[in-house]
Amino acid sequence: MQRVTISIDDDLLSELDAFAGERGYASRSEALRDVVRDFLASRAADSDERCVATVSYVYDHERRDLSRRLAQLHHDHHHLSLATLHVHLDHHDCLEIGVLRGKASDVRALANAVTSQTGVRHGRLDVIPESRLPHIHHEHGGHSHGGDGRGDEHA
Ligand code: NI
Repeated sequence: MQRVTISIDDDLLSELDAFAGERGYASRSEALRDVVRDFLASRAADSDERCVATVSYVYDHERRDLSRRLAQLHHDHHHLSLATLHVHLDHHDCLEIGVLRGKASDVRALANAVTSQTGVRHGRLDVIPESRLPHIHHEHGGHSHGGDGRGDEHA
């Protein structure tokens, strides 16, 4: 890890400190690292890079045909859609969290198709580029996870 010195406006710094306090960061450095990481990850989300992602949204399951259309979108992209968590929030609203994996631009297109359906609210996509997951190796010629000599990290 390297140490860098940056100049920052008083106002911006107090906003950063407030953010770090709210989120419970132990230090400014840690807060800033996460902010930069998030920003860089969001940039990678528009690329051809492979990623894992979650798309979350709320919808009214009584709205005509909507549940079926959402399920259809996930089925049509089963190579991207790994799993969906469904929570019945109350008599009307459902919260769904889809776990997606694939090329970032494809993942974003599917997430947009889901969250832009009429009746879907609070749509949000979070993308983690695989390049930021150092133990993922891309050539899965079998079941060997982690080819760096450290063995299986999932134990
Ligand atoms: Ni439900």
